[in-house]
Amino acid sequence: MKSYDHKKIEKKWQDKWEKENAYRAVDDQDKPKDYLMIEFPYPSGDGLHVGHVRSWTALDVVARKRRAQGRNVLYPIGWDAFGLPTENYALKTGRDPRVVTKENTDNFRRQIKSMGLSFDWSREINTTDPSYYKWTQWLFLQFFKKGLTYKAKTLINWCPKDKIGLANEEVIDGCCERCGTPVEKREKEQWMMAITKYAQRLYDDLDTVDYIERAKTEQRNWIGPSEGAEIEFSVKDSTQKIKVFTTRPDTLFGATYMVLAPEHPLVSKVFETLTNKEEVAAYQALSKKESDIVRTAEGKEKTGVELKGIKAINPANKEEIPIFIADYVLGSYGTGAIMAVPAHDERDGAFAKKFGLPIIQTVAQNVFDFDKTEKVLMELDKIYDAAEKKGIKFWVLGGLACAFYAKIIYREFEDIDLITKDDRSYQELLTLFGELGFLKIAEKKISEELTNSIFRNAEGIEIDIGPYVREFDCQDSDFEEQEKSLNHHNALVLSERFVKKFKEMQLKTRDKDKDKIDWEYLNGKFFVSEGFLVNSGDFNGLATEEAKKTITEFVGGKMVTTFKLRDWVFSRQRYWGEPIPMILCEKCGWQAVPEDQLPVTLPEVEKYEPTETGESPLANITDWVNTKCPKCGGGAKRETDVMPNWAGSSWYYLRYTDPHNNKEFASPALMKYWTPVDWYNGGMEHTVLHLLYSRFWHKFLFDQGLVPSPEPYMKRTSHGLILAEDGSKMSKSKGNSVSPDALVESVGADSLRLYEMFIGPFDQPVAWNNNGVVGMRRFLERVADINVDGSTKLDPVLETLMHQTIKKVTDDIENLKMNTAVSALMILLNEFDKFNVVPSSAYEVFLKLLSPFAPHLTHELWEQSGHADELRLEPWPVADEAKSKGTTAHIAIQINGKTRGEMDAAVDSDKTTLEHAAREAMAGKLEGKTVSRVIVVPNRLVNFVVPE
Ligand code: ANZ
Ligand code: ZN
Repeated sequence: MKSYDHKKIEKKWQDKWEKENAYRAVDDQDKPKDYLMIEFPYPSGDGLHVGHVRSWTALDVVARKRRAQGRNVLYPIGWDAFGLPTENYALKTGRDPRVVTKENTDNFRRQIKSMGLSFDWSREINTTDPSYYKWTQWLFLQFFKKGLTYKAKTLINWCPKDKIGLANEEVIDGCCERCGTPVEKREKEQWMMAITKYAQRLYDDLDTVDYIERAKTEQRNWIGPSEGAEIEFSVKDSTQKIKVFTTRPDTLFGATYMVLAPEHPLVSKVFETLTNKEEVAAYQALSKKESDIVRTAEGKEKTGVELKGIKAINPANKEEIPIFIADYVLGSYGTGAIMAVPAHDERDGAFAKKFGLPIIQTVAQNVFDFDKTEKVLMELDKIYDAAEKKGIKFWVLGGLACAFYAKIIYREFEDIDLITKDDRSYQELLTLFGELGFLKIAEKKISEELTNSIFRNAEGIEIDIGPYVREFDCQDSDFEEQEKSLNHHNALVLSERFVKKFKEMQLKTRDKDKDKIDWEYLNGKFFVSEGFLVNSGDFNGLATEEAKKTITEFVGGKMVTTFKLRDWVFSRQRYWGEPIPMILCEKCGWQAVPEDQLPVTLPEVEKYEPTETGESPLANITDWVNTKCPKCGGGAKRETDVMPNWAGSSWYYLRYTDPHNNKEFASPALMKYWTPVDWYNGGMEHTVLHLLYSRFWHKFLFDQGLVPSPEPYMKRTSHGLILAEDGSKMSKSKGNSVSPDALVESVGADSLRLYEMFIGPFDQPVAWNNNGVVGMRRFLERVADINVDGSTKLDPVLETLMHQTIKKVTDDIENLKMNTAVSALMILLNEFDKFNVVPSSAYEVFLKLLSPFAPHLTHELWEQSGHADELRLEPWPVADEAKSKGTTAHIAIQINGKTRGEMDAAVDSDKTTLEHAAREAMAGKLEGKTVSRVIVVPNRLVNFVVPE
């Protein structure tokens, strides 16, 4: 067959498969099943994108192969058809979104069919179809009945351009995800979904599923668990309590003030007792305008207002402490209130400095003897005073703190000029210590100029004056010894010049993270890591970890895990979504629409525009809005908000198992057979939204006994993007997108499919290249031109390669290494070229292996070679391990690791045989040399080691 007629062939097979219902999944509950799924598309007006083709072809290849392996495969498709683009288009053109959606899905369907994708079209679903969204509404009501959806006044992210409330995840860098307009805050009553109730399980159960690691990490970060404690502070002379969430209850003794989020409910409760009401109210109004991102931005100037007239009591030491409101505390995280510990938290530290609040250190990096420390500190006070009077400037590190500073010091100061014996301040210090009753007990000469002097007083306080430099000549081995010796001293005195140098130095330590703390401390920053307690009453000396529990218990708090995950804002003030099936009765409150009245269908409207007040367009249709209360029968109003476009996709994989059921969302038996989805492929952009939402729905349904398993998807993979030829993102507006239609027309679907599989590693982004498609077309033409004879006898080399190819293609498909599978097929085809005629046994295997990638041509060739049954009904080839090894192995012969020759040997020859043969082959080169060692790797190489 010369340049084959792809149009004719592809149409022929597509029609045939459609007529035969070739890819219909049978609800056969005895056969082992594979549920393979791709993310159902949003049918945009742009039609199919080559990115869709990449993802769907890959799973199509898996589906076709698994069917050939005897599995009952479900590979369904449908339309996630609610959403803003259609609504905005309808709004612009005045056309009915239903009509627009129908046109778009018709176009997508035609395109998909032209690709030869083996979807089961009998299960096609559409989220905008009332017979589908009836069940989306029904499922919503199950959440409502269990109290997992509730109406709450929240500050929502509001896009002033799209006039729509946005979920947190739809806000990118403070701007609307769709249009880029800066997002504002607006107070709005919204339906919320209590996804946070499932946070822990959504987090933990990631361990039970096989997701691409990046997806797991993204979900974990998004859920963001944080272990800490909830502790109550009482408000002085009041019954009010303030609950805080803290990850560092061990620092409670250092909590010198409290901060509430400006929107914290306590503010209004105590408002009347405040003496600075205006100031407080003004600050509240101001902070309302800012987004959480702005409020918590790093390095943002700290602002806040004290609630004057009230005080809180620190439950650990019963101290009265002031209460502030400040925007760096968020209302939506933890309890919306914090205990501020300025010595150990950077934000609190910055705030305390600005407002002149006390800073008390309660954690130190090392344990030390507290009795002694106290004495040392008193001694140091005296030394400071005396030195100040004399005008001597120096730096003292007290307690065992000196040990860890010394560590940096000795690491970093090997070669800088430090205080010397002849320095005036050094001499003055020695004199001063004498005057203060210290006895010099040792002097260590470090070099001609540098000396350490160690003093001890009657109390046994030891103080060491000196540079600490050359003494530690930085041998890693005695590092610990040195550190220990420093631990014996109670204080360390450094000259001011030394400290100045120290600070000037570029810090380039070996143990960067650890030493960073010390460096920051010397620069007047805060110690934020873990250590041992100081200034904490009876808890002094406890290690942080232990102190967290003990102190929490001591003040009657409890250890909790808080999550960054927020409840899901579930309403949209738009038209093109599922109506939320709720009715508000003034007497009875929110009522669910009775099940027999579902679906609540979307009424036709004249205008799709949201109202100026931000209400949904549905709010204007009074005869739809006005209804009867299902409970008391009195007049009531329908909810006019619709669901977000994540609703329909939260459960669609369940509907595929039983798409025409009008009694249930899906039959339990069918769900039991088909779910969970065995393999789900989709974009990384859906990891924390769609994937997490649907896991939440599924877990809830599992708890209600409505689905058979706790997780919806057992395996998740993700495809890389296809970029334009210049590496930028493909988009219709930029005019750099590639139309699958044109390629199907010019080179055929098989070439396009093959190209998209060959284009690069599946999970990596790749740039499109039109020449590549043409190359694939040429490859297929060569396939069509193979001359075959009826023989089954194979040349041994070809036989080996054939079995290797079976193994490689089979494994690669399962690992989505489609590019290397295709190249293995190319190698086999090249081998065919060495023969005038190819034995049919090899040819048929080749067609079977190629068929998932290029189904049309391979089916045609199969038929032409005289088979009555279709290729798709043939079993998948199985590699013969023994034969794939072949009979001969190519062995490299090396001398000192350099390849000097080659030989063939029987596969699996033993080491002695190989060495023997190699010696013979290398006889000339080894002559006169002594071989000191021979390394033999069976089937690979022999290496002679010859001393030079
Ligand atoms: C006292 C403390 C002392 C804290 C200390 C930290 C260090 P992650 O790890 O992100 O969960 N915090 C609690 N609720 C907050 C809110 N609504 N807005 C802003 N900050 C809040 O952070 C938990 C820590 O963030 C909590 O622990 C609290 O400060 C602060 F040395 O409490 B911490
Ligand atoms: Zn009522």
